Amino acid sequence: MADSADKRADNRIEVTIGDQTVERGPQGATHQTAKGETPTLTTQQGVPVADDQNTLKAGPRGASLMEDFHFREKIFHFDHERIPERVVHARGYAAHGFFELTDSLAEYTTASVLGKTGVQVPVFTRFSTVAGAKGSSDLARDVRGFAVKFYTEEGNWDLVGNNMPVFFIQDAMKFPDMVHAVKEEPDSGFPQAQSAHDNFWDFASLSPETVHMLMWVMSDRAIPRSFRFMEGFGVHSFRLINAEGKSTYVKFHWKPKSGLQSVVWNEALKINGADPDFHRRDLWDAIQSGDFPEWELGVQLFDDAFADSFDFDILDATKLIPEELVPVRRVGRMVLNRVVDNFFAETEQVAFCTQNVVPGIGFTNDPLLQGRNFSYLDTQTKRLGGPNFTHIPINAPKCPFHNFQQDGHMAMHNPKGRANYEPNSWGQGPRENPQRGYRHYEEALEGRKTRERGELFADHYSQARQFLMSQTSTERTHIKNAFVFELSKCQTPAIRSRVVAHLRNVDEDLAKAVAAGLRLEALPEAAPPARKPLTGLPPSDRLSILKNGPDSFAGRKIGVVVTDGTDAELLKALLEAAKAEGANVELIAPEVGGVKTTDGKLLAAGQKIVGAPSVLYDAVVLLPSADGAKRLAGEATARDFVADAYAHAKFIGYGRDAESMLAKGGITSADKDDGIISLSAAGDMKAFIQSCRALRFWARESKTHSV
Ligand code: HDE
Repeated sequence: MADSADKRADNRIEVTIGDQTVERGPQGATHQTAKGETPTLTTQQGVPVADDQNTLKAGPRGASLMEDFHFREKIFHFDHERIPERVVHARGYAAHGFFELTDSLAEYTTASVLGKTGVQVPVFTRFSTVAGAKGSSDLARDVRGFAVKFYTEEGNWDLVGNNMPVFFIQDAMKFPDMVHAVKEEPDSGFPQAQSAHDNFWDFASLSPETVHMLMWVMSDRAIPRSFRFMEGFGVHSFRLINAEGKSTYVKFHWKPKSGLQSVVWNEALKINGADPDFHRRDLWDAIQSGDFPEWELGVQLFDDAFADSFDFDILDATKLIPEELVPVRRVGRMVLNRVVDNFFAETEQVAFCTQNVVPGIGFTNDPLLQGRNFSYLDTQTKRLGGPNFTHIPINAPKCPFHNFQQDGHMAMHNPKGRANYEPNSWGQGPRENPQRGYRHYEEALEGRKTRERGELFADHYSQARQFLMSQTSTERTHIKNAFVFELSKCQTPAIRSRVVAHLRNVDEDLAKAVAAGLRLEALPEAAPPARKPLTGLPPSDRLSILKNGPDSFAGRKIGVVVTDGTDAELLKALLEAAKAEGANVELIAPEVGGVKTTDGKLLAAGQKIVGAPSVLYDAVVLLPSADGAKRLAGEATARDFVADAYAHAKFIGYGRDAESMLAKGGITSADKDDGIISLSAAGDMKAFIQSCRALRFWARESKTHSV
């Protein structure tokens, strides 16, 4: 077997096996010969296989024979297909792309990835939920992981962040407890991918440091509409270190170009049933259609003087620095433009480690970050089976790398030649380089060995209140409803009360509303705060989703119900208006084969109505013919389609013959509001799409949720 030269830019090479040349991607054979012929099936040893349908037997009805090495190898390999899933963030989805710096930070850091503008650095970015198993649903109420591996010319830098800027706990010591509490309960083995159970709220209510993060996970940040419409945060304070060895603190942010957007909770519950892969499908579809998601990298830079004067400890991961205090400087962009060739080889095997930093980027003493620096390397070794997981293509640096690490399971890069140590007399192998090499920030250290936390860590409520006060009233209602929903799933009344006791330190109105929603007989005493909360922290608009939405409907999706006899002209106008905005349209029909519109053409549908509830769309349009509407009147899923779109405050466009569909969905003429828009002429379509830019008609929501 001889490997020929790399023939394609995307790392595909042609490999000659015997008389066949097979294309090979970075992760393995693509099972196509270069000439397009079907290659011969072989064993792992390359032995051609004559029969892949029948085991070797003693006669057609006889016993199976041990001699069947092809069968044994095939089943043996199958038996070993699974590796342990990640202990947290098991369910994830990733894509390739690039990062390009637009504004150099060379005065603050020697890192070339943050110093050289205009260079496209390859990245691999994995989004994830935290608590659920690998096979759980995408719309769990949960934090989302936002992990980026930068393959820089100075080595790999992993920025392993979340879509929320703070965390549940302050010290890595508590991580196993926190994760045990949120995961399924150990005796029953459920609930899956949910924090709505006693163990989680028991732990949370006994750990006041969680309160700020609880506000975030009860907010709509925990049910994003798409990975594409989420922010990302490095969470901890990191360091940038310049050529003089001077350190500047930095917090990292990712800002989505398409604005923020979430779904509502009832919608999330239904999406999980209708399409558990909603987020991964969304990312895949966007990239495959050429609508590449993009984020700006932002940095908050600050010095010791700011850190010393700030109301909170910058080493405390349960606190953020409001953007009004330290503005986010946008310094580059990340574009995800290529899906994986193979989910397992790339998305599953990618191993992020917070300890992966490059010269010019360093750590602070945040006790959570310090703990993470141990945990990630350790967990990858177990998950991927040994210390050579860095040899897997998705984890290997794309810059040259040389060291004398050797052997172990699956070693691929053992050094050639005699020398496997340094210094050596053989003139072989790499040597250290004090000029280019990584230097840790020379922070002066002193102090007693102690198990304590910084004094300011003890303020658990002030920023929780600041977050709440920064929300629109719609968002505040969602937070209140989320607390009520989750605590209603707790079976132990004392736990419900204990949470409300904390909320009294955040906001009395919220505490009262949650207590009423749970029907607590009495408002519990406020929990005694470990440190007196600060009053009067100003609201920060950047903390709200609705104040940071998109200014266009681009990248969003409209579900259009069509039937035989749908007005071809109206539909064409709608498709054109959506296209001009950069929005996507999916046709939903009684049969997926499609419908004949008034111009006699057969239009294929994307979905059959029974499989396409309105929760899968950002806005909906009803364009049936009169006969079609009559037919759909007998279809329960068509009724739910309308009723849900209404309840979820979506914009609903309807054609001349759709009145009966609206009525079936429970929308009377008295219910018609400005979010329900008549589309009787082709000229109405542009204005409809413009209305959709608001994403939801929130004013309706209060009418549809009385309990
Ligand atoms: Fe993680 N975390 N984490 N975490 N985390 C893991 O590493 C851990 C924390 C985050 O897409 C694990 O490879 C500890 C904060 C993401 O593959 C593990 C602590 C933040 C991912 C681990 C934290 C994160 C992980 C499990 C507290 C946001 C998925 C599998 C000290 C800043 C990466 C793995 C991917 C994964 C440990 C807290 C983000 C066990 C000990 C804070 C995005 O090593």
